[in-house]
Amino acid sequence: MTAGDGPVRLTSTSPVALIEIDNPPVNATSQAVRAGLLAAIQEVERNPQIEAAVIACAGRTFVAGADIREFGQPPREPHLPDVIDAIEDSSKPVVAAVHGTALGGGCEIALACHARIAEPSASFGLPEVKLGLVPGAGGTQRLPRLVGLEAALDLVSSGRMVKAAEALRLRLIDRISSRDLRQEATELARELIGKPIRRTGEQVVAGIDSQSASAKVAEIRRKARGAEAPGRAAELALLAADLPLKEGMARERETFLALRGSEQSAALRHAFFAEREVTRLPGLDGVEPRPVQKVGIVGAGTMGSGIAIAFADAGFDVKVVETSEQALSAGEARITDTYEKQFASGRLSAAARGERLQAIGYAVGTSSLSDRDLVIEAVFEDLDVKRALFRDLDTILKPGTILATNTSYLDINLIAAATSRPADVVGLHFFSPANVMKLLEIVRTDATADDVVATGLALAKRLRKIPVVCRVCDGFVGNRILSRYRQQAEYLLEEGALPHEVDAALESFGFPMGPFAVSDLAGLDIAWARRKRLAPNRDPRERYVDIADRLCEAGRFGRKTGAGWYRYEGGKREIDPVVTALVEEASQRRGLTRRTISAEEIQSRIRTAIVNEACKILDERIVERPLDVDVVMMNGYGYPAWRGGPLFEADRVGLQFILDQAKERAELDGPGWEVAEGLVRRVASAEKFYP
Ligand code: T1G
Repeated sequence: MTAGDGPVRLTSTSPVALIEIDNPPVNATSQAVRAGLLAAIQEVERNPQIEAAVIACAGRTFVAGADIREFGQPPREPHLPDVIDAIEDSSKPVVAAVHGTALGGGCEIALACHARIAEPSASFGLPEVKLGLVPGAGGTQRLPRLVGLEAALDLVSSGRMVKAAEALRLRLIDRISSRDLRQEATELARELIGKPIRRTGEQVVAGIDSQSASAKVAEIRRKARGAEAPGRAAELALLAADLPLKEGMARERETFLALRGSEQSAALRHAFFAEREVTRLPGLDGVEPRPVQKVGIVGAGTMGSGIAIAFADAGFDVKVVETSEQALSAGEARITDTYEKQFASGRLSAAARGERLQAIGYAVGTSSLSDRDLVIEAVFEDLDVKRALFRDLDTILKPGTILATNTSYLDINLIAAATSRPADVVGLHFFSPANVMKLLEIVRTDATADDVVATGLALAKRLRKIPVVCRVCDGFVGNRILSRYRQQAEYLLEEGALPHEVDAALESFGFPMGPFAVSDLAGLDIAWARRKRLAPNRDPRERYVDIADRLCEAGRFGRKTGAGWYRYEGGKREIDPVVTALVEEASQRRGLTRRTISAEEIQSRIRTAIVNEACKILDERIVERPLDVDVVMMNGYGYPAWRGGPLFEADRVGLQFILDQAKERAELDGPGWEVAEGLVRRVASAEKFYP
C-alpha cells in the first residue's frame, strides 16, 4: 500500500517499507517534505506489518539540503531537527539509500538513520558554512559520533563534499552499493531487523585536548578570512565530545537561528542564487545554442593549455594548435604534467587520465581546424596579431563555427571586423588557471548573434563555470573595475600608505590577497603594456601615478623576476626598502605630505572605487544587472562572498554614502570619478541595487 499524496510517499511493503521523497529539483526539505517525512516515520512506528524502513529519493539526488528559499520566511513546523530526531528515535531500523549529493539537511537525515548505503558516485557534505550558517539539524553533533572529531572539524568548517569511497573510509556510511541501491538498502534493513538499534546520537566521541582544540579553531578562523560560520561550526562540533546529544543540539539550534538572521548569511544566500540567476539572460529565452563538440584552441601557452584542459575535463574533443613544433611540445608537456600531477595526488584515476589525454590532439598551423565547431584563440595579447589570426581562421573554418577570443582587454569589435562573419565572433574570457577558476566572461560585440551568446552560456554549464555576459569596453567588467581600484590603491601610496599596508587592509577586508601582492603574482608587465597602449588617450587631468612604471622600467615585474612591489627571497615575500623609497619620492613629486592612513579608510576608498566603476558599467549597459557585477567580483577577483559582492554590500553600507564619497574623490583625483549621474538618479531614487 502506498500512502502520501505530497512529495513523500510511503510504500508499506512488509517487512521493509520504502519512504520515497520526490521534490524536484533537488529534494530540498521544504515544509511539505518535512511534514510528509514525519508522517511516514510515524506510520512506520505504528504499523505492526512494518519491521524496518528505507529512506530514498526520486530524481537526480538524495536530499540536497533544507530549502534555502524558505530561509527568509518565518520557520514553519515541523522543524527539521524534530523530524530527524523522530527518525533516530524510531524503534525500527531505518536505512538511508543515498545517490547524488546528500548535503546539509540531507546529510543530517542520513546521519540520523541507523545505517547508510550509497551509490559509488554519491557525495556527502555539510556545506551550510557556505551559506553563512551552521548545520541546524544535528550535523555538528552526529557527524563527530560517526567519523570522529578530526574529520568532523574538517567537514563542518570547510563544507567540502566527500565521495562515497572516502565516506566509507570515514565510517560515515556502512556500505557502497554494487548492484541496485534500493534493493541492497532493503537487504541491509532486513539484516537489522531484530538486532539492537545503533543510534548515532548515542555513540561516544573521543575528545581532544583543549589546547589542540583551540589551535584548530584558531586555524579555521584564520582561513575563513572574516567569515563567521566556519569557526562557529567547529566550536559546535567540539561540543559533541562533552555534551549529550540533546544539549549539543540545543546549542547548535541556537547558533543556527542566530546565523540565519545574520548579514553574512543573507549575503552568501544572495551569492548562491545570483550565481544561478546570472545564467538566465533577459532576451535569450527560446534561443537555441549551436551544437559544439569539436573545439580548437590556438595557442598552447599558460592560458591555451588551461582552456584545453577545461574542455577535455568536460568531455569535449579538443585540438590544440601552435605556430611551431617547439611551442606545441611545450604546451603538450604542460597539459600532460597537469594530468600527471592530478593522477599522482589521487584526484584523477588512471582511466580518467587516459581519457583526458586521449581527448586532446595537437597540430602545427591552423589548417587542421577546419572540422571544429568552436575555435578559441589564446595567443599574444596584441590586436594586430589577433586580427590577422581571425582573418586566417575565417578562410579555414566551416560556416557556423564560432570564433572566440580569450583577450582580457582588447576591443573585440575590431577583432570581429577582421572576419566576414562578425556575428559568429564572441569573447570567452577565461581566468588563469583556466581549468580551475569558475568565472567566464562572455563578451558580446555589437554584432554577436544571440545564438552565439546562448552557446557561450551552454558551454559554461558543461564546463561547470559561472558565466557573466557583458559587452565590449576596456577590461570588460572585472579587469575594468580592478584597474580602477588598483589606481585608488596607488593614490593611497602617494598619500601615505605603503604597499604592504594596503594589502593588509584588504586582506582583513576579506580579499585572499591585496592588489600589490596580486600584481606581483600576475606580473606587472601585463598592466604596464596596457597603460602604455592607453597613454596617448589618457585624460591629462587624470591623476596618474607612475610608481608601477618605474618598477617596470627597472625590470621589476613581480615574483617572476624576484622583485616587484615586494622583494622575493626564496619565494618569501618581503617588504623592499627600494619600493618604500620610490613611494616616498612619488609623494614628494606630487607635493603631498605623507600621513598615516587607517585600514578603515583604505577599505572604504577601495570599496567606493569598485562601486563607482560598477555604477558606470551598469549605466553604460555593459552588463544588464547588479548581480552580474557581484558575481564577477566574487568569482574572479576575490571579493569576499560573505559580503555578497560590492553592490549587495553597497545596499548595506548605504549607496548614497558611497556615491557622496565618490563625488568627494572626484574633486581630489580628477576624472575617472565622474559618478554615473543617470544611474545615481535611477538607483539613488530607488536607493538600493536589490529589492
Ligand atoms: N534549496 C532550494 N533550492 C535549491 C537548493 C536548496 N538547498 N539547492 C539547489 N537548489 C536549486 C537551485 O537554485 C537551482 O534552481 C536548482 O536547484 C539546481 O541547482 C538544516 C539549514 C545540490 C550540488 O547548500 O550545492 O540544509 O536555478 O543549478 O549544479 O542543516 O544545487 O534551476 O531554479 O546548483 O547540479 C544546504 C546547495 C542547505 C546545497 C546541485 N545545502 N545546492 O548542483 O544544480 S542549508 C546546500 C547545491 C541546510 C540544514 C541546513 C547544488 C547541488 P534553479 P544547481 P547543480
